[in-house]
Amino acid sequence: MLKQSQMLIPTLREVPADAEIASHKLLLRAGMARQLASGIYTYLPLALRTLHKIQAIVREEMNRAGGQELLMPAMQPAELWHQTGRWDVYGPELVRLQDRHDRSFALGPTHEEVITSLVRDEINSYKKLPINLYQIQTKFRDEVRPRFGLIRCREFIMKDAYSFDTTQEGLDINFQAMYDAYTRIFTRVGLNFRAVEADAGAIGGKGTYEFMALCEIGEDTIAYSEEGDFAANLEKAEVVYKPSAKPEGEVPAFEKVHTPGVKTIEQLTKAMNVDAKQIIKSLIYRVDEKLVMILVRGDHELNEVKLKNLYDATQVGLAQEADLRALTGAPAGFVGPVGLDTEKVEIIADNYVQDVHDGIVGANEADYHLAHVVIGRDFKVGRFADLRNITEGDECPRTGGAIKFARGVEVGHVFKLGTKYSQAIGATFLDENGRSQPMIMGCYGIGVSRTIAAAIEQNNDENGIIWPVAIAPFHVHVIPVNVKVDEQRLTSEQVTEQLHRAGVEVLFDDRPERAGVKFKDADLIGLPLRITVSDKAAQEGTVEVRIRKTGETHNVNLDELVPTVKKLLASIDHTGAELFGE
Ligand code: 9G3
Repeated sequence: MLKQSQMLIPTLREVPADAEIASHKLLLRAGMARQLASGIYTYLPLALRTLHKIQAIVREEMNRAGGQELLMPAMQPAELWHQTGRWDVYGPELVRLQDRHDRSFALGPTHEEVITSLVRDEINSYKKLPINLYQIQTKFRDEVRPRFGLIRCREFIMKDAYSFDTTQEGLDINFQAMYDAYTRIFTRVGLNFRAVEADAGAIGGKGTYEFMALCEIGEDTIAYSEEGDFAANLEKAEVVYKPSAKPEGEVPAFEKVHTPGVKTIEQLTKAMNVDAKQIIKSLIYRVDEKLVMILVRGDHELNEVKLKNLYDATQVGLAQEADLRALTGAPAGFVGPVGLDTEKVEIIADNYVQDVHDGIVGANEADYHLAHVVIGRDFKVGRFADLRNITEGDECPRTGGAIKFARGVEVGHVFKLGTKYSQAIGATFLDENGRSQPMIMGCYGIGVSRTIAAAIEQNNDENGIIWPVAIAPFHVHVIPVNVKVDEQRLTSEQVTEQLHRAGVEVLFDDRPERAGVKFKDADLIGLPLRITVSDKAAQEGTVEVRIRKTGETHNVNLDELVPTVKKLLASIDHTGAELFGE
């Protein structure tokens, strides 16, 4: 069994400046990873032990859910990507190469094309379906801006699974089985995660969830409610609308107000001394080829994904300044719905605009706004829809509780694909009537290497990593205060051997370093327990056992060490309880 003096664990006191986030800094400082090139990392022995533990949990749960593991090539013939039309859809992110015969290949960023062509060639009867095939494999995506260490790499390790069914119901069953397996996996790994309803995006198919590890550096914002398990990607979160009572009293006819240079909502609330709720923002968008004016209340933000989905458009974007002038005669900040030719531009509004009764809009004239406008009287709205971003405090669409925001990193993603790939690649099956049908697919990914980083992001303090027991590189660090003292070294070796025989993984720090240096490294590497062997072992037959997570220390009799260590490991977190609980 290896001792620390023989292992490659190059800990650092300082890290390169470009390491911005905790997990990136700690992976480098704890001697777990080294960058070979931008977004490309070597997993050193400690990181590989954690990686293997995560993969073991993934395999157990995937196999339990009926998945069959296989391993596909990374080199994928371009022809397959031409069949699905994706060769031209993806830009420089798709790593391409020519082989010695000048044939084009992609280094696989994902494997829909490959797995579907395999199943096309090997399965064609409904009797052989459903099937769920998965792999754990290196993926290549030439990210424009790799960052955050193992969070966003150009070469990373993914578990990707693909299910093939004969019916939509069958897919629903496989999808649920994968959803449940992911919940077990991320629980067993010790991640604090939420499954959020996400927008299907370009991959197609309806029904998709992202498994998000909650952490501040996450790029995605999650809207979740404290009660129940509702959680949605900000892009997808629906906003419930309940009409509020119309206030009494007539609204006077609208009037022009001189608002020189007042362009933003902020400035307008000050200039007119009104609340943003009184203002109706008029945004002009190009939706595919058509111009649309979208009205949202001044204190809300337009959700472009909802706009795109409303029109089932392929792309949406703010109209150019020239479009605004041509349409309204006014520059940005002063456009509004009153007097617009609805032949030229459709006017739609977010549901909450209906609550604006005595509103303010742009006057379609530079440096002027209109006050006291009333929807219906002064301008018509083609249709109302849920078009705004959910905000903290909104009512949860499921539980009615208050919505809260959290940031997260996507560590898993489950998709219902439908027949998009089976149709394109020709993976069909003969049904019981002998008719040829395209298989119905789902695909399911876990960012295995990213999960290492997410776990560190969620479990660290100023001294280093605090590993969940289940994925710690080792369970216990054994450190003699002074390895030159024979009794201390002998006792350390005996303790290491004893624990090892009992199934507890030990890293024995036999380096001839000062105790302080070894303790600092132990805190950095972050194993769940640290056993310090001092002269007290010879004098009193005790050693000190310290819990990394809480700093709690126990003086333990050597003859009770094994059961005590197991009890303590079981007490640290639920992953330890699962492994070492009685
Ligand atoms: C590409 C490139 C990048 C990509 C893709 C294709 C993301 C791509 C989506 C998926 C969907 C699922 C199976 C496992 C779970 C995720 N980035 N996606 O298809 F060519 Cl360069 O990968 N695939």
